[in-house]
Amino acid sequence: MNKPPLHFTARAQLCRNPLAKLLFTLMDEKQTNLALSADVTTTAALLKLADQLGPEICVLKTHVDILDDFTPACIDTLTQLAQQHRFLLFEDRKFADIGNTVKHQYAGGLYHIATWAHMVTAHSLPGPDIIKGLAEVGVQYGRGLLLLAEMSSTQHLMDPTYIQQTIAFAEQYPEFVIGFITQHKLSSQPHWLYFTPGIKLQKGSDSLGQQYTTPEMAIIDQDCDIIIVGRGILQASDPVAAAKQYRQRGWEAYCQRLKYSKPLA
Ligand code: S5P
Repeated sequence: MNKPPLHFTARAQLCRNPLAKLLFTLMDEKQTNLALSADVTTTAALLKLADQLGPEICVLKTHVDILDDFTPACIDTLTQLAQQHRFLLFEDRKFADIGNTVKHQYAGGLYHIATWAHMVTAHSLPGPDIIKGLAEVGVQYGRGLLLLAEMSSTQHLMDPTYIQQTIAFAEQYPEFVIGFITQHKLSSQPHWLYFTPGIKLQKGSDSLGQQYTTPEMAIIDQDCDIIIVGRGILQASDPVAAAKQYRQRGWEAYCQRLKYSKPLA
């Protein structure tokens, strides 16, 4: 039996986490499901990308620990740009330790991630208390967590049992976990967000195990929601034009998915 796919605004109504609600609504309003992976090593380059590409994206993903010249002032400007251009900040920290340690990594250190990043990533490998530790910091700020369920890299160890266990951990913390990093939709529950990295305009790979699929394969064939694009945009001769192209491909794929329903798995 076919069930019509819900649009993002309808899914927003089903979210317990206010940030997930905001992101679903923002995507429909701004008509973009493109997340920029701003993997650059200077604050000047990061802020330039945020300003130039901000109008095209729903989310800007950072790895702040690769910035050579990080300062708290950079985060202040990034936050202003996020408000000006209406996108959310996603620090791709990939926490992977015991609950007590990740609490400190999230709240303190050089980066004070919880004070500015709307969402962060964590591995489920240490067990569910990694989520509990992060939630003790993040919930008070209205933040959200994405669990890495399945990576884009070749020979990763996330087999179907690992993925099922990751979903089960997420279900224990619906007020904090907003979704997954994954290569395919994981559940029939419509409140989860599915972010897919490893996206380029053509299928391919890099020399260090990254595997690329296309916006259409991620959004239509695999039923994911948000495409994460890094080098496909950053290494283009005109990153603004490239971002517009990825935005269009991602959004048209989403619109096409809404038109054609598929049988539930
Ligand atoms: O499975 C994953 C998960 C993530 S978050 N594969 C990934 O590539 N990522 C991140 O997405 C990675 O850390 C990088 O920041 C981005 C992909 O970059 P690209 O240049 O290959 O598009």
